[in-house]
Amino acid sequence: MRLFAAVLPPASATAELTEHAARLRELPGADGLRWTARESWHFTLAFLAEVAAETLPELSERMERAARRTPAFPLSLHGGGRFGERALWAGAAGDVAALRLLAARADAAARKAGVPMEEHRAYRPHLTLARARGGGVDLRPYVAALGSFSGTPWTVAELALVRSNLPRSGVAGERPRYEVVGRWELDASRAAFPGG
Ligand code: 2AM
Repeated sequence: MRLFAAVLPPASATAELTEHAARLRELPGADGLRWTARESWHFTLAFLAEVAAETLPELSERMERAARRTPAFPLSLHGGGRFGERALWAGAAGDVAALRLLAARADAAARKAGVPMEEHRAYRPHLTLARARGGGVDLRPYVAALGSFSGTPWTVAELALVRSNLPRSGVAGERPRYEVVGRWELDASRAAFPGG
């Protein structure tokens, strides 16, 4: 199964972003982009690719440990960016250092469970909002429009392991279905809040 570890924003946060993103859909070229579904929005922590089902018990144990060692932390959806002409994303603000730490721990957990992980690239926290079908859409106005977006912070209290079921139908534009296969609580007793 195809797996990734992620932080899932709460409905209150995705509702705010949905409202703001409505403006983006009015920009030139918006119909030429494949927009991700709100229910699927997430920050990937680590991408595990194909994992054998028999690895799941040990992987779950390692992920649980990674979560337990990490204090809960505040995060918000904030601004945006792009990967060239390929993808448009919303960014994060708040304790991004804690998000990075959780990403590194999720990566290490997967490695220890025997998942062959790719070499580290610089971790760029991002929530993919749209992907270009074939390029040719200038994403800069979209990034500029996201620049004014600053969501209400929430407390990241969970690490999730998500299964991505790729579309099989071959229907152009069909999106993968995500299914949460595990959730583990971060350490709420040591929640790291600046000044509190
Ligand atoms: P993306 O949002 O930037 O496309 C499920 O596919 C999640 O895993 C997505 O968030 C996706 O990132 C990420 N993902 C897919 N393939 C990946 C890869 N090879 N390396 C890192 N992340 C990947």
